[in-house]
Amino acid sequence: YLLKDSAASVAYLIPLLLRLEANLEHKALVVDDSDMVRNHVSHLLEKQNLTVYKASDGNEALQIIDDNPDISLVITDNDMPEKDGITMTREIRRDHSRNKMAVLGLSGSDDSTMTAQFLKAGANDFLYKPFNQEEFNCRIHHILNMKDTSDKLYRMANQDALTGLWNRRYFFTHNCCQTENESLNIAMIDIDFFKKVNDTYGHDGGDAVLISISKIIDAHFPESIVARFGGEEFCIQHCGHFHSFLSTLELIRQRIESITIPYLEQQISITISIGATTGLESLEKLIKQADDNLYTAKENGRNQLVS
Ligand code: GH3
Ligand code: MG
Ligand code: MG
Ligand code: MG
Repeated sequence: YLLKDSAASVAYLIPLLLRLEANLEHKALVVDDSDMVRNHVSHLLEKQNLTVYKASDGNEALQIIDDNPDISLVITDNDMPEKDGITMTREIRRDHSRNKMAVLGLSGSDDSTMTAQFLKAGANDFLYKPFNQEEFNCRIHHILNMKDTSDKLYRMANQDALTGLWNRRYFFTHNCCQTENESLNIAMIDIDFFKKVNDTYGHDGGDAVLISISKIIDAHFPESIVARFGGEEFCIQHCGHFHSFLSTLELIRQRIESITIPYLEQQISITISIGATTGLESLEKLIKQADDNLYTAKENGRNQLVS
């Protein structure tokens, strides 16, 4: 296969890790049917540099969440005209975990079971109105800190520390296809004679190559799962036309062959070998096939794509 496709070269400009970066600017949604409370709470959050959305009912809030799934904090009243806060919280939890979208219940009700009801519905925390401003700020800080820590742990558990690509664990627990009967495309990529790079330029030179190669591969597949499997081995899960998958892989191979990677005062030249396959079989079986094709690519003289 030797195909030309320039569409993927545009994607090369998208910086690696952009999609993996922590969302430093938190978005909050304030839900209350009282204009006064809604504005007061919003004002407190804005003072803490949060971007604030507002809704006056549970249904309106769920619509805003649908449009902005990256909201990290929802602060909600319970008594509202159409959908109450507890019901809304339960519905939020169908699609968004506590670690991704925190909910803080706020109610002026004199029902002493309100805290338990909110927590059981999936809220992270609860406060009775009227609340002490200092306490409110502390709880918001606490919730956002927890979320940042959880995001960080998630990245540590699922990303490769050197390259920022997904790791093996993530790769085997995610599927990039939306439906069951869609063919999955797999590619195994291995750097040719990488040991020689380490021997010639040292381990740090090898690391510089791994980082550069990762950026190139990742930038060409913004919609796919790109993982570092081991030392100098990468695996890609891709959904879509196998033909365009192969042309992008070939484009990557040619690009890597044509560039040099700067390291200290030197320029490092390398090539890669690729094994690709597609099908409805299990991930493990497809990886085995791709790996066999990679082996053939190595046997046939390296610096080539075999599918
Ligand atoms: P081939 O063309 O057959 O793939 O030859 P190769 O030298 O690339 O193959 P091999 O798999 O034997 O060598 C991989 C080397 O990658 C061995 C190991 O020292 C090195 N390596 C593994 N992880 C890292 C890393 O994180 N950084 C660096 N710099 N080197 C690594
Ligand atoms: Mg109310
Ligand atoms: Mg190798
Ligand atoms: Mg190898």
